[in-house]
Amino acid sequence: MPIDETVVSRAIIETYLRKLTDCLELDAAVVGGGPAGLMAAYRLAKAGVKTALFERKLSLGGGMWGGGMMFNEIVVQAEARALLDELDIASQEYAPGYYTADAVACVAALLQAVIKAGANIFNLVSVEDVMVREGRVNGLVLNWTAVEMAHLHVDPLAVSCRYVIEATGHATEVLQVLVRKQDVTLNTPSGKLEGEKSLWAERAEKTTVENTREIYPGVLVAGMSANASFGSYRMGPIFGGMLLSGAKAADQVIKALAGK
Ligand code: 48F
Repeated sequence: MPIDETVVSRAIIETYLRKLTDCLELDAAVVGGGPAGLMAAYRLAKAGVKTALFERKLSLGGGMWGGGMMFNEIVVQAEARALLDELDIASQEYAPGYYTADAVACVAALLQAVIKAGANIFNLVSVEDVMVREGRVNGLVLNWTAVEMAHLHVDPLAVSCRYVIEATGHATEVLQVLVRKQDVTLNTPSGKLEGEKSLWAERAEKTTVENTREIYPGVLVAGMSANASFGSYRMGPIFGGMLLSGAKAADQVIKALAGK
């Protein structure tokens, strides 16, 4: 078969633009493709919620690839084992209640689950701002990561959404910009971002799930962002809390969209 390069180009451009155009109005926008964001996107899409995930980097998976200090195995505690099974991720009991899983296999399985569930993934796209109307976040402001990296003076595009899941990890980037530009009061003890504390895995794993909630109208925090927003601890390379938090954020959005 002869191959026409312009057909290849047109196929990519038109298909991508259709995908992007279809995501200009979303029910749920997930920011950050680490374990918490991926888990949330998977559960949302599986429930039929129109969902897109925006990830700054070329590859998704956030801090999961490297396990602990580049030893690419992760640990998941008993409470989250069922989620590994749901995602068809092989795990082994290392000690009572502690399971290990291959970090690369975990990212691959999460990605496969998100895609099969029907969420759209936009990598190489950075969320640089939000839209706020009448005290509620109702959209995201997007730009190519390459524009951000090159500090080019290029205006962004915007998408609207009914809910944002802030899953940008330690950086809490969506909330940082919301607080900096809008001077809003968050649903935290001080009304501001509390910042994160040093490592305490047991506490952090519990609180990352407890702190998963709507922090400002239209924005839910998930994963490490939840602890960094509410002044709790970091947890290191134990990932059960990330998965449970992503699932909880999705459940809350699903309920809210259903008016429950
Ligand atoms: O950091 P990350 O993996 O967050 P997470 O899902 O999981 C945390 C763990 O990896 C680990 C830990 C737990 O054991 O403490 O750190 O909470 O993934 C966050 C993703 O968000 C992307 C970033 O590139 C990363 O892949 N991200 C951050 N800011 C933006 C963004 C932004 N403004 N726009 C788009 N993506």
